[in-house]
Amino acid sequence: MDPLAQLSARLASRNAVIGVIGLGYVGLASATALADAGFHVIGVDLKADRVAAINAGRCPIDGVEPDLPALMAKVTTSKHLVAVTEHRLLAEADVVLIDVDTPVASDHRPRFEALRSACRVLARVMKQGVLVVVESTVAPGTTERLVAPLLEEASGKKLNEGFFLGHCPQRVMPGKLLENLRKLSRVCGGATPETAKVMATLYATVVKGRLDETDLVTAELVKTAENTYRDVKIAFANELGLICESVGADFRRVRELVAGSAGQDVLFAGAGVGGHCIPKDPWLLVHGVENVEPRLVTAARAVNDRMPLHMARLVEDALSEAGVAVASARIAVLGCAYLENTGDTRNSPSEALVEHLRDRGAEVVIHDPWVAEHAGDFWDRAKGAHAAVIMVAHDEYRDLDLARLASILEAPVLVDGRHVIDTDAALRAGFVFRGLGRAKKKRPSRPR
Ligand code: SAJ
Repeated sequence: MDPLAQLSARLASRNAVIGVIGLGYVGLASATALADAGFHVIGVDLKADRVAAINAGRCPIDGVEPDLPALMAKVTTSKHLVAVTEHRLLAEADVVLIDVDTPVASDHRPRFEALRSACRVLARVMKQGVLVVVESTVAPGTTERLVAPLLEEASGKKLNEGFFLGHCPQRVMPGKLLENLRKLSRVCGGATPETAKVMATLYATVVKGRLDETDLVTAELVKTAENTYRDVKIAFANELGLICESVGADFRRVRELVAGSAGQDVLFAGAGVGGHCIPKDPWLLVHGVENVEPRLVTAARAVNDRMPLHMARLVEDALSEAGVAVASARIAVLGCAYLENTGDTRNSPSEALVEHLRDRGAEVVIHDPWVAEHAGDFWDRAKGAHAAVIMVAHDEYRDLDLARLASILEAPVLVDGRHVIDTDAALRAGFVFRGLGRAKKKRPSRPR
């Protein structure tokens, strides 16, 4: 029986051994779900403390992840999932998923060191006929031009003979790791159509969504394109928001009527674009693309990266109206996570704002109920500041007692980057107010 048919049979009977390299957000969710599906899963991670926590049934992922901790504890207790630091146990694996970090550096070039290292150590131990699937997000062409040769050179095995290769990008989101992994469709890109088919057999054991079979580069393009498309859509919303501000219109009202009259769904203008994927994936999409100059993609990135600086301009303008110089201001930045109601601060737009305000000489305090080091009593944190700036639409900021906030702020200045505060309510409470995407309105003159 040919090796892929053998593998397919072992997957169907759950007798295949699955290896997962990298037990971060994605790898741990994949390893746990596959162990729960009945496979013996060997998870490998460099971090000994992370491995020890997992084997002790303690989920190392911070933030609220429904069901993951309990399920992980269950599959580690039953030894369906075993975490280790050394790669040699992967010699038993029939399938190995690679879930290592593929960051983009400040020069926008991908950093594939972790991917290269994972390939080298795996190649030295992987058995004949193993199926290797890269789940990490990579630039189009990476699996074929970087991963395959690395595995061949370091193992002495030939692609599609000694081992099989695929790319299956993931669509997990913090707070919904298991749910998204199980619910959302996946693209199974195989080096051969037969490989893609076996990948579909593997993922069908955990994924209830659609499984589309295709080739390697198409799978790489789908993931990077879908997130780039989102980045470009957000950039359009941001640019429309800036235009609305400039001509004195309300972005939300314009957006609502565009949807109503034209059925076009514009995304939301905001204080910036953060997270582990959207700021990175456009650079992966365009990496190494020849004789095409991706102007739209790079321009959209520039628009989104400039939004925190626009927030700084709104703050300075409002402080100036309140007669306070930014260099002598104390500013409370509300929210440093990248997304509402999460504690994930990766690539948070607030970082750029805080750095800029501090460069301008302001004293900045940060509050975020979802981030341990910035949690604590909101009123204590905001007390004595001249201005408060809302950078994240955490639920906690949606029903702020504006009168109380105005009474404890020195100026008082309020700048809203996520449309959580009503303009007129802010003005009635006595704030000098600015809202991203909204016309500047003067405070009603105080009754004499
Ligand atoms: N943002 C806006 N305006 C919007 C939407 C988002 O300013 O209208 C900002 C958010 O505040 C945040 C950033 O953009 O800072 C990213 O937000 P997000 O809602 O895209 O959240 P992510 O990055 O966690 O999720 C994206 C999603 N991708 C798509 O929707 C195509 C998610 O489905 C993916 O699973 C995830 O990336 C990923 O892991 O690739």
